[in-house]
Amino acid sequence: MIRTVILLLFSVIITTASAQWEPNYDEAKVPQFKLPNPLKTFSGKKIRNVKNWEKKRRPELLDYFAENIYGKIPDKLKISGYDILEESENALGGKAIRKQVELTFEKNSRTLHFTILIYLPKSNEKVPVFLGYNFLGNHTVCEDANILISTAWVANNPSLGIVNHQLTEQSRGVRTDRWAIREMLAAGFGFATIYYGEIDPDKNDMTDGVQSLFYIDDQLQPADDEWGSIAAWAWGLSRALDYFEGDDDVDESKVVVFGHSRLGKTALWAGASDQRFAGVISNDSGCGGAALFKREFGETIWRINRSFPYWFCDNFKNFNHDEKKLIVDQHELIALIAPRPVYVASAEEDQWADPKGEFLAAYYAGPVYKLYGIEGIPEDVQPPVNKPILNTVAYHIRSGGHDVTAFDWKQYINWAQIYIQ
Ligand code: GTR
Repeated sequence: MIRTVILLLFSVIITTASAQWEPNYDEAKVPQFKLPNPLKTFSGKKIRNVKNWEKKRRPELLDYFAENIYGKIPDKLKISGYDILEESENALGGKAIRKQVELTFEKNSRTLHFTILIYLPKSNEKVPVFLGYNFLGNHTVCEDANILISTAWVANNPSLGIVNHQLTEQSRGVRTDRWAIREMLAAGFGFATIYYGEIDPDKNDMTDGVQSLFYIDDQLQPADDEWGSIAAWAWGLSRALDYFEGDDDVDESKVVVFGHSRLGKTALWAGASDQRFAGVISNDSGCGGAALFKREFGETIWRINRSFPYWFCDNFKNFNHDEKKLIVDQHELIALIAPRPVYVASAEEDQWADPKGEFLAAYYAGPVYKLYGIEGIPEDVQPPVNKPILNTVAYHIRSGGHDVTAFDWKQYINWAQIYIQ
């Protein structure tokens, strides 16, 4: 009898506990929350003009995001040198110029290299460019046989011929459908991409990426308020932009940073922390990207920190199961991009990324855009599926799942032709 009661009690406790840790997909169970006002300082002062936004509020918000979420970069690190590894005036059937440029960084007797693959339309002028990281190596974005294969670490994936953590010829072109390169070129845009694992391999080891160049003595990981992988990846995008400043073929004032999923989180942080980026595209970026944390819908802070403890700074773990304690939310991350164009995109079946939370963050960034006299998202109701809102703050939810599709790129290119070109 006693045994049965104890067993029963146990199973009740376990079921309640696991229900608590189950991701929530029910709109009725979204907790009540109040979003922080982007136009009110942490000490409660109202921000009424651009000057005070830029001088007071923007810097304190940026610092808060850096110290508590993505992590600060310990110091500046400039490009030590670059090598044009390969170049062609006749790429993609004669339609494009191709360059493969390796950047090198040196500090504390350590070295980091990463390679930017660039396609540019033939033009007498500098061209605007979409810059985005790829997940599986530059040679996967296109069938082009001349793309060099990265030797950096990659997660094994035998179906793509990835064994011993090395990329091979077998995966050439396997992600062609995620990059509308020919459409970008036809619209007058260049395209640049980097394998993100060359900046910091996507695994829980803080000794193998760019962070380690800053380590002193036997340091093995950054300080609690210093950069996780997302901030490291964002750093790499900014260094690509440094390179573009010296490349006569690229218009460095028109670089749009793009990213999908974890790399969408990265694109948003890159755009927020480096105002030289002309525009930002977040594709299905979800938790830690465009989605509002305080909705606790789909992936949450605790869950993302548990699965990817190295993506954010260690301080971010202070908010596990405690999103109320956060005095910011992701609408303010988007507001940090103002007045520059930003596009947030969701997918209907990607509930893990909380499409509604992504939409609302874009909507609630609106007041900061309005300060600049720019219209954001006009109303707080998500548009129908496959009906984009192409304002300076743009949004769409398309049918289908977590991916980058031709539909997505069609909208991004149209939008960039209006707001960037
Ligand atoms: C998931 C993660 C998401 C998203 C995604 C991705 O496992 O929970 O936050 O970033 O990975 O990058 O594909």
